[in-house]
Amino acid sequence: MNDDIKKNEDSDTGLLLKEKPKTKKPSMYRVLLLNDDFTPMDFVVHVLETFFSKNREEAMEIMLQVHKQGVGICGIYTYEIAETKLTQVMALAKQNQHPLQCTMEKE
Ligand code: TYC
Repeated sequence: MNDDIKKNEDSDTGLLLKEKPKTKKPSMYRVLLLNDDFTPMDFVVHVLETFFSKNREEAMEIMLQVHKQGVGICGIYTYEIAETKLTQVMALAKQNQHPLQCTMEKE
């Protein structure tokens, strides 16, 4: 009886505990806005509110950061979500004939 229990602890349990988890955290990507001299500030704020779920205050802060520093972070997402947001921003900018540029980079 006691022997059986001991046997189990030595073999099965020990091995199972050493197995590596098979899931990995996804790589994350920063979505960035770049400054230019022509895109209206209001449009950039609208983009940040619409596609990046920022409130007016947060959107203004990020827009001004880009305006002054040349680049700013809109958000950090998994690859496909980052890519989708980037595509949405570029499409709306093009539709409105603004030269706004959006890029993404691995964290
Ligand atoms: N520099 C632009 C202006 O003065 C505003 C602007 C901000 C443009 C952020 C792009 O990503 C940008 N109208």
